Amino acid sequence: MENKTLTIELKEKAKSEGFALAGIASIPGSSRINLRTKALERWLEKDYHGEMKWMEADRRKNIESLLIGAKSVLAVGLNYLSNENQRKTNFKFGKFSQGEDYHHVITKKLKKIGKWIETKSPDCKWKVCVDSSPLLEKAWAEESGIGWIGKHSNLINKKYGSWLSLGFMILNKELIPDIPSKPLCGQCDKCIDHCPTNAITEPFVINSELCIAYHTIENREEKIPNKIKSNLNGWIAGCDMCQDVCPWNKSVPTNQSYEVKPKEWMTNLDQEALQWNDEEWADKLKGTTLKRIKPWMWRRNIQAVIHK
Ligand code: B12
Repeated sequence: MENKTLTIELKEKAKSEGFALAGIASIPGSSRINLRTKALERWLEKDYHGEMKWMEADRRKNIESLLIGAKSVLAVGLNYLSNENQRKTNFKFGKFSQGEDYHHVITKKLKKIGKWIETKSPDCKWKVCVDSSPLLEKAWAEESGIGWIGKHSNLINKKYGSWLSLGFMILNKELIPDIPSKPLCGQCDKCIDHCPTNAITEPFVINSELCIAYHTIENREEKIPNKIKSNLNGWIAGCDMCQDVCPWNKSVPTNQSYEVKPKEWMTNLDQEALQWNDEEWADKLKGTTLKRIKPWMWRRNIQAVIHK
């Protein structure tokens, strides 16, 4: 099939699978990819990745290391803003985590699209990346034209705001690239001003050691540091404070799909959860991305919110 037709049909196929956004970038991309790669190097030099040593992998700087002959990348965005809001409870969860595990949801859809491409272009090789691959995802999403990197460092789209989980398919086929997105944060600094722990040290740069999301999800220490603990504001798994205040997140479309519907137990969580044993936690977390938070960490996080 001709590249132009395949490009158009591929993006249409992605939308029909339930992605809100789909865009294409050519590899190696524009000079902006070099800028973003340098930003990664500076971030690592400053130790802003804390204990996430896996962020140091050199391959993250080179998309071509992920697929032999990589020529194009399809970037997709899954709208995770559910129409069923989380009821107000004492304990808060990042909205990205409240439904089905987005890694599974996105991977399944992208693999289906990969099989479809093979019927149109049998020599096409492809690889799916969702979060855990060493790929500078937001930089490639920006390059594919599905949004820009906001000052809180998350990808923002004009229509959907930043409530998007990202997924990627790298292909060995030349496709017609979209125009990269332009940053539209302007003079607004709301995300920077509202972060209670000052984790956004300068626009676009997060010091993970100061970020509530890092401490509630990634930190494997026995205790949450005091300066974070006193500012948790109820967050026990991730944190949306910098995104909740973003003007681009006002009046954005919601997703009706069960895939992003908050799990019932999350909407009713109370202190009784401190009594749940490891099996009970495993049972609750099954199928969600929050399995990453071990039962002892949940107890630690809940205790930290209660005894701030
Ligand atoms: C490590 C990581 C984290 C760490 C570090 C966060 C961070 N900002 O790096 C922690 C654990 C703190 C974290 C938290 C969250 N994460 Co996270 N995380 C990642 C991961 C694995 C890598 C990100 C990365 O490369 N960091 C390295 C630094 C250097 O990159 P960066 O901060 O993005 O820096 C870029 C910008 O600053 C930009 N830049 C630098 N200078 C300039 C200047 C200008 C003018 C501009 C425009 C840009 C710009 O270039 C840099 C390089 O691309 C990605 C998945 C992936 N494979 O990419 C998910 C990912 C970024 N996370 C995601 C999510 C949802 C979150 C949370 C919202 C979850 C939550 N609710 O708690 C929070 C948000 C916190 C925040 N404000 O960043 C989503 C973001 C989706 C989106 N719309 O952008 C991703 C893409 C996962 C996914 N596949 O959906 N995360």
